[in-house]
Amino acid sequence: MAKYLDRSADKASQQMIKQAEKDSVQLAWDRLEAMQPQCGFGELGICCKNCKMGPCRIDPFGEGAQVGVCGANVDTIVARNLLQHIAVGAAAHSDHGRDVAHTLSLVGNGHAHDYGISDSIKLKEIAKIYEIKTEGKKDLELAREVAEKALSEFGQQHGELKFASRAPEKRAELWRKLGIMPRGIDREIVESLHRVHMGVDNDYKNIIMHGLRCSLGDGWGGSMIATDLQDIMLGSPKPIRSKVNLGVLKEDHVNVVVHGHEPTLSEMAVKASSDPELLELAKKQGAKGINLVGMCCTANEILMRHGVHTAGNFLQQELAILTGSVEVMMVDVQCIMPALTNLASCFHTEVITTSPKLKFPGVRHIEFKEERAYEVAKSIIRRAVENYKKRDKNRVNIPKEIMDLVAGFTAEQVKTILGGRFRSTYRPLNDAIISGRIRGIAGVVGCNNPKIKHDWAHIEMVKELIKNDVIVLQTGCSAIACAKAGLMTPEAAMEYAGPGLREVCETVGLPPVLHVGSCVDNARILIAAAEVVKEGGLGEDISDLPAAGAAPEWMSQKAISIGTYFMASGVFTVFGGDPPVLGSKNVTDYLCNELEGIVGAKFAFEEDPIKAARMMIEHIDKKRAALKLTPSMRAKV
Ligand code: BF8
Repeated sequence: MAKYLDRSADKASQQMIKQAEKDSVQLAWDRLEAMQPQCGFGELGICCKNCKMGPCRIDPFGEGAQVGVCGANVDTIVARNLLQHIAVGAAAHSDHGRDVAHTLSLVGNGHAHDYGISDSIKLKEIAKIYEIKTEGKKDLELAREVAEKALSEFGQQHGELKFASRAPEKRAELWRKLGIMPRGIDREIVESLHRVHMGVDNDYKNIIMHGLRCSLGDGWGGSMIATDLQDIMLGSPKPIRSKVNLGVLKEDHVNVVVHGHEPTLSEMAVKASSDPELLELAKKQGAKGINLVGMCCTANEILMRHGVHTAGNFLQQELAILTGSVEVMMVDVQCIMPALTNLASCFHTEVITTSPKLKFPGVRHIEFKEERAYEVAKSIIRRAVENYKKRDKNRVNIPKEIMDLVAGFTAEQVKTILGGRFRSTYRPLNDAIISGRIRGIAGVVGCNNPKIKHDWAHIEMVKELIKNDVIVLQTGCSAIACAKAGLMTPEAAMEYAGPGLREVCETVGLPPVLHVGSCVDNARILIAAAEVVKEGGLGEDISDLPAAGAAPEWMSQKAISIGTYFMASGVFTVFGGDPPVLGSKNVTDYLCNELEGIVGAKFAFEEDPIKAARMMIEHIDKKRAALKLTPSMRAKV
């Protein structure tokens, strides 16, 4: 099969990969090929470079060294490496949450005038969770207090994270009993790094249990703060129509791609792209207008709130530049390939960094400041407009592929969509699950990875799930993959969903696959699961629910943190590629078997997305049977 067909399931991406081959441009897939063979020790997680007595590596065949210089065995080394991954992922999400809380604090104190309070109902709800009195207080005063409380959760040393109280009581009690209730967001991350230091924790079970605690500080802490405080400031999403794939780039417009994660600046860029002064300038440059589109999780943020078109997911960041039509790619943090600037230098595209945490040597840096957010955004869009005249029209090659989708689903929206405006409740969802029309719920999330055919595993897995009446909630690049495949329209239910799910979707005009946002918005899935438990009839804990999670094309440390907090919250979770733990039989067995008896959920590793989907469905059926529910409308997978 031609390489380009093998590398991506998405036609637009195939076209651009073919173009790159023709132009001898190197992409992530080529760099992966050049990297072969990849380090087998690294793949198994059995190398340690934590101290200068190493690097050490364990012989997987049992013939050479079986312990490092310090005496750490394979279980210790594998568990420590896993904990380090979890800590890095949790740190990335949580630092995002911290920045959002900081922005809300500036808003409350009157220092960030470009933002305001967009959802004061949610502000009050969150204030209540933080036990802040709301009566008689103005929004800004409340915002100030909520922000301060949120910020204090990062450095908190004792007690419990407040948002963990949103979990079912039985789950919170289990965390307490196991000693894994997160105390403070930063505390658990720092303690992770302490434990992996030379000569600290070497009991693999103890190391992993702290990994669970650290990840819970992400899911029920940093990520949840990011999601909820963004909703308060920037608005809570509502179902909204939009379009996705590289075809959203326009030949006759100034194209700006915003890429990264934190929506504070991109929110302003969206606004600046319709600034009359800049539109006028664009016309003077010969463009019909300014076309701002998103990439990766920033795309998901502005899609959810404004319906801004999405150009693509992780493996499409290079492909967008290859279209020759992008004037500026504005980036903030996370998932920005260092390869971008080399590629951009072959075109007129200017990559602009905006966060003090992410710079490229020699690349233009326009630093984001919350206090003058709109001004910064406007200056970046202005550069894009001025760059339009440098575009070489002969090199423009924009794929035609474009797909409709509906996004903007949240844990709160489920209530009104299914329950109606005047009876906002999870009852209809629970009833649909109890009756078997909806067999169960799956969260399918995570990245792209050139080791797996781009988008393919997401699409195959999700199609298999909805065919079997499992409703799917999606975030991140996984959501973008399935949106491109046309699974996020109400019409998709007729074509792809099983009879039960189709009936539910048709009744309320719902897609069978719901886009719930960016990676930090996985917190919305936790809240939805907690709401289903609270509504009643489906057990007392998240681990009782007919539900499962998956990350079929994962690659980042954040995905490991997400998978871990799903599991620690009681959700059976399947990873598409093997996390680097297989070098230790004990660690693998602990994660994939023993933990089920401890936290009511476990990991599984399965590359084949159909087999993985069937594992999830079997798990869902097992939970249905335990709840003594009628079999679903489809009895067998
Ligand atoms: O933030 S952008 S590649 S890490 S899924 Fe994965 Fe995509 Fe990155 Fe999650 Ni979102």
